[in-house]
Amino acid sequence: MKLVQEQRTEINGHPIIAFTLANDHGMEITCLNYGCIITSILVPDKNGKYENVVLAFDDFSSYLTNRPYLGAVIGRVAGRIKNSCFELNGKTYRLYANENGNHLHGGKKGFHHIIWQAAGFSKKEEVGVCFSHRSVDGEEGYPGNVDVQVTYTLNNENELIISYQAISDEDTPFTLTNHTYFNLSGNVKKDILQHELKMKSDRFLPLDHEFIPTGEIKDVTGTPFDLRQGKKLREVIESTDPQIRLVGQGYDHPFILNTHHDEEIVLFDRESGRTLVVETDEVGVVVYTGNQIPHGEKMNGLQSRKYLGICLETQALPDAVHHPHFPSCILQAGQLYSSTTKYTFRVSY
Ligand code: FUC
Repeated sequence: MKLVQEQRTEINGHPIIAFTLANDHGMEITCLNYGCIITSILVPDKNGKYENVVLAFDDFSSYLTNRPYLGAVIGRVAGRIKNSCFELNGKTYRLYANENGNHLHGGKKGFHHIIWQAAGFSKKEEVGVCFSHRSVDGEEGYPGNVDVQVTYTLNNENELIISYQAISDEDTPFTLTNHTYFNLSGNVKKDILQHELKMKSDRFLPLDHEFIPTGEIKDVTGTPFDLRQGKKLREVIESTDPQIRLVGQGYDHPFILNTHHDEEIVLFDRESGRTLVVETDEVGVVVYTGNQIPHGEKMNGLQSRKYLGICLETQALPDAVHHPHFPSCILQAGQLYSSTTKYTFRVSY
C-alpha cells in the first residue's frame, strides 16, 4: 500500500494537493482536495495492462468551472430541485438557481468547488484519504450547519469504497454522490457505446422537459430502461423512446435499485475485459451517459464530446423534496447521515 501526496497548484494561498493511492497489485487512484475530484483510476485489462478508466481535464484550471462536474463529490443535494425552492417544517427555503430557474448539483458553489480539509492514511490492507468540510447555515439557501466527511479507501480487492458521513444542526435536504465518468476502454481509446450495463432495477423515474422527475414511478418492462438482462449502451442511445430522446439520446434518469450490496450495477467492456461492479446502500442511481458533455474541452488528451464516459450517481431520488411518495432526503438535526458506495474493478472474458 502506498500513498503519495503532491501539490499541483494553489488557490488564494491554499495548496491544491493530489493524493495518489496505490494497492499491492498496482491499482492506483488519484484525487484532489479540490471538490474531492477523482482524476485517475488505473486498473488492469484482461491482459494485465493498467490504464486510466475515468474522464479528467488536462489542465487543473478547467476544474474551476467544471461544467460536466468531472470526478467530483456533489452536494448538498445531488441532482435537480424544481424551481429552486422547497418547504420544510412550515418554512419556505429559496435555493440558488443555477439551471433554468432550477437548482442543480448543490448550486453556485457546490461541494465540487470547495477546497476540503484532507488527511491521507495508509494501513496494511488499505490506503485512503479522508476529506472534511463544514457547509454553513444559509449556504446556497439551505438551512443548518452541516459537518461533512467523505472517505476514499482503496484495498487489495481492487475496490474503491466511498463513504459519506454528515451531521447537521438543523433539518436539511441532503444527499451526496460522486460524479466520476467511467470509460473502461482504457485511456479513453473509444467512447462508451460498446459498454454493456446490467442493473437490478425494476423501476425508473420518467423526467419532464427540464430533466426533473414527473413523480411517476414506472415499470421498466418493455422499455429501454430494462437493464435486468444487460444492454449495450449503443442500443439505448439509438432508441426512439421519447424519454431517451428527451435527454439528448441516452440516459439521464434515476433508477430505483431492487437490492443493495448485491452486485446491483455492472458495467462491462468486452474488448478490454474490464468490469466495474457498483454496490451501494442508496435508494437509487442516476445513470447519465454523457449526452450533454460540452464539446471542445481538453480532457484525457482529447477534445471532449458526447458519450466519452458514463456516470453512475448513487443517491436519493432527485427532487424528493417535492414528491412525498419518494423516500425522504431530509437529514434530521443531530442524526448521522451515513452512506457507502463500493466500486469493484475486475476482468471478465
Ligand atoms: C448529470 C445530469 C445532468 C447534467 C450533469 C452534468 O448528473 O443529471 O443532466 O448534465 O450531470
